[in-house]
Amino acid sequence: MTATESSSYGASDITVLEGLEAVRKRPGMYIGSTGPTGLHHLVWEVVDNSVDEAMAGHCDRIDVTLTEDGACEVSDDGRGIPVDKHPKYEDLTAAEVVLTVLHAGGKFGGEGYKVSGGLHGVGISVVNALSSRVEVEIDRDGTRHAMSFGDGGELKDRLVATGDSPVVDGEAHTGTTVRFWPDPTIFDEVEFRFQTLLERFQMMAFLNRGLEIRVRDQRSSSTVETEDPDGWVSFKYDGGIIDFVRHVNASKEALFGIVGYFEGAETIDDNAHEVEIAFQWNTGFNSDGLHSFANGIATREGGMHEQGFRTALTRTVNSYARDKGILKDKDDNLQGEDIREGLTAIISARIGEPQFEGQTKSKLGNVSMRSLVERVTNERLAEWLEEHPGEAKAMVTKATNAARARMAASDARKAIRSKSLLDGAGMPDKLKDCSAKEPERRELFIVEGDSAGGSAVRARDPETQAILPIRGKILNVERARIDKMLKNTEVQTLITAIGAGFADEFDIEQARYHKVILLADADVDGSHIRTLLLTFFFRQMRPLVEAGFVYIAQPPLYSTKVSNRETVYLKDDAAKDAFMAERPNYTKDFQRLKGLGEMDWDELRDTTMDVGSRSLLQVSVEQAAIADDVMSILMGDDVEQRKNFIVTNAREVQNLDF
Ligand code: 0RA
Repeated sequence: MTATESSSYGASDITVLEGLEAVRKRPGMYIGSTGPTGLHHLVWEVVDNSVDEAMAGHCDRIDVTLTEDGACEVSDDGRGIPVDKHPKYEDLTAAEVVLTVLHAGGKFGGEGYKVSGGLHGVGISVVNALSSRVEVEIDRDGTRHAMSFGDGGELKDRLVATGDSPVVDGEAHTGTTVRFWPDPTIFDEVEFRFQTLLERFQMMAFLNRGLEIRVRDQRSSSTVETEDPDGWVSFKYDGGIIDFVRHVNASKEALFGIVGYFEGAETIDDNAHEVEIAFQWNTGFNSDGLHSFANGIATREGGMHEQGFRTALTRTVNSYARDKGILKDKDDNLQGEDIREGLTAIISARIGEPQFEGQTKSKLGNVSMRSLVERVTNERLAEWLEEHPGEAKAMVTKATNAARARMAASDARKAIRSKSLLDGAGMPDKLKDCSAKEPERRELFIVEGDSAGGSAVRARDPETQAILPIRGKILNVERARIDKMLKNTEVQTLITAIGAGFADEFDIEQARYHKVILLADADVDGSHIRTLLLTFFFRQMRPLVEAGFVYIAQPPLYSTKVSNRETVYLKDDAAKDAFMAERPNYTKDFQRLKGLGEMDWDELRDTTMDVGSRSLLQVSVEQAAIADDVMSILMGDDVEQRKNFIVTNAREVQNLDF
């Protein structure tokens, strides 16, 4: 029996408590903030310790419970925190030290862990310092032990044996359970967000092949629905990051069925280095599908592991394409972005002493990792390509198309630029521009169809209102490649008229109008063209939407002649009902207004364009994003996805009248 029941404190305990006091004085230094991010940091810190145990090969399951009374409980089936006397703090057990001494973690009593998870790795003592209560149970050596802490890490009940540990499958169970209640005097709020836990633990399960992480929410506020009778949501991936790639590509069309995978490891200057990479291309055009991790942390700012992979990927694919004669002597090399188009890849690096750099400390700085990843990728990717000629060919063909598209887009860009420089004012003939100079006063009406365009030209205020008629259905910009899109004359006209460029080069300062108003019929065709235009703005001129410069004109549905001189226009059925409710004895007729094309020009002016009487809907970024989703989902052939989308976004969809 190694646990002690002595309750006297020795000299070393004083330093212990001073350490935790420092954490309470400056929590931000240890967990980043005392907002929701910092609060959840406590959970990650505890779970990271269990994950370390799993990575060392001693633990296959971690259970996380948000309890009814506000605690977070993390339970693992690892070896259990050691319970014997600690060599340095002679009157404390090792377990007590782990919970009360900063940085005590797994780094004492032998080897410690080769690679440890977690960004800060500050240890559970920090969680203890920032909790109003902590309870720990340890099953080890056939015995269950328990201890508890209160008020920011004060040892309340010292570690004692409480009985036998349960027998599981004929063996004495081992493992650690840590239950903590975050201190409400430290944190802005102490309610954990279950969704945040789900996302993080799914990611951790992907990154730790075979490890099962279960989560449940026992709080009365819980809205979780699971099949499991005990409420568990479980994540376990026997394919690890291969499953991660499949998961990311599930909503996309894969270019081929298999997911590529390779790994490599090396110890450099006593510092363990490991890397695993899984990859698959899809038919899409995104080139930001590369996700990297270091020691289980998402490295959003990239770093050396990512750099090594990018360099080797570009090099290897080019040399393969030349070797197989797909690239001829006269052809330029494929660029990295061509090759990365449609690529989904996960890079998971693990390193004994990680250096995290960058604005958000999410960039891996170890240069030695770059050379490992570069070398492993050069060797293993080349082999993979040789062994998978069909897949390799599909990928290289896609990259060559991307290169062609890139060059065509650059030509088109130049053409648009030189046109706007040379052609007098450079404006398209179709644009009936306004005369005001200040962009804040200028409005651009994009009108569906030439005949509606004609009425709009008559109805406008020529000083402040410009009219651009566009014909029929412009191209679907979401699916089309940028080069095809730029060849579309309607799109070219639009870009030239707005005058601020597009995509990465869009410069809101150059915008020639501060109101761009979409004017299309309330029918199916009109709603289609509105969706297309919003998708276009969302994709190619997002700052215009962000600035609140994009609007939808809403012509009224009804009119009624109240007197010979006065016509009242009513936006929709609700407005008509309200009008009737105010005048129970009103007997005059209501006209349902015709489409824009058939409206008289003065009618169009009075209902839709005149600043005093019109109704405009300012388009939010969320709405434009939904238009973008609508477009890709409605163009796709997943019926179930289509239905779900319309149900979950019913309000927004209705507002925009898709
Ligand atoms: C220190 C040393 C060892 C394990 C642990 C700590 C440990 C900590 C936690 C925290 C949550 N679960 C944990 N499981 C283990 C090594 C133990 C040994 O050598 O037997």
